[in-house]
Amino acid sequence: MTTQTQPIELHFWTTPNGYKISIALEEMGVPYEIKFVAIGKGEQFKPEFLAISPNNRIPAIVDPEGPDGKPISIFESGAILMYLGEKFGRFYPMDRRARVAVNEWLFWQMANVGPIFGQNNHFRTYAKEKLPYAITRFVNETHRLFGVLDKRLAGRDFVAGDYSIADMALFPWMRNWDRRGIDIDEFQNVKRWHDAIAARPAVVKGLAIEAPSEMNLGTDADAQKVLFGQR
Ligand SMILES: N[C@@H](CCC(=O)N[C@@H](CS)C(=O)NCC(=O)O)C(=O)O
Repeated sequence: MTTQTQPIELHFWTTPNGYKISIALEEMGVPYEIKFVAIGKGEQFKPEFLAISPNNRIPAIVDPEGPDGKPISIFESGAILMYLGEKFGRFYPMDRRARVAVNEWLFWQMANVGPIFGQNNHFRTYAKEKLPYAITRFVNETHRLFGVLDKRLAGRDFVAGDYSIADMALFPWMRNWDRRGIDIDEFQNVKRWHDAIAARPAVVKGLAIEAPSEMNLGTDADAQKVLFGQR
């Protein structure tokens, strides 16, 4: 099993996409060091951050012990989860059929849940102008996606075989359903899955990271909410 000597740098903010990676690192028992990127203050546009994350979004990591022994940086949470799962041989099955299933649900999260739930928050909660068409569209889509996951979890503990990086990608987005206009009583399988994951000690630790209060000072609260009100 790969051991990590120097900590992995996690460029992070307290949002669902950030928590995916703090949870994964906690679950894998890998040493890491948080580098806060105050996205409400625009720190994601600094050249040094863009050099590792050209789409100006958290999360990103820098592993000082990359594949060839040299540092490697990675952006996009799905790519980071796959890298960590492969490197440490945890929560990402070697069996090819099992890995296909994990990839399917990981990509489903990346391509559907993240973008749609983000727009849900934006139009439902934070947009100054309330646009009924946009709110209805994104709440309906969120509801549909909860239904897809609920159906998948019928008779299953986790989304793709054993607990995996796909569950870690989904969990930070599927919690806080009340903020997304969802009645969780309709989705009992999601609720059961959520509660089981929320009780894991590594998940509790990964979610406990808070930004230093001074990083929030002097920010435009509205701009912050528009950017990352998804938490
Ligand atoms: N697909 C990206 C999405 C990352 C993302 O949306 N990050 C948000 C916070 S949750 C961000 O950094 N926003 C800053 C901005 O939009 O400028 C991933 O999964 O890594």
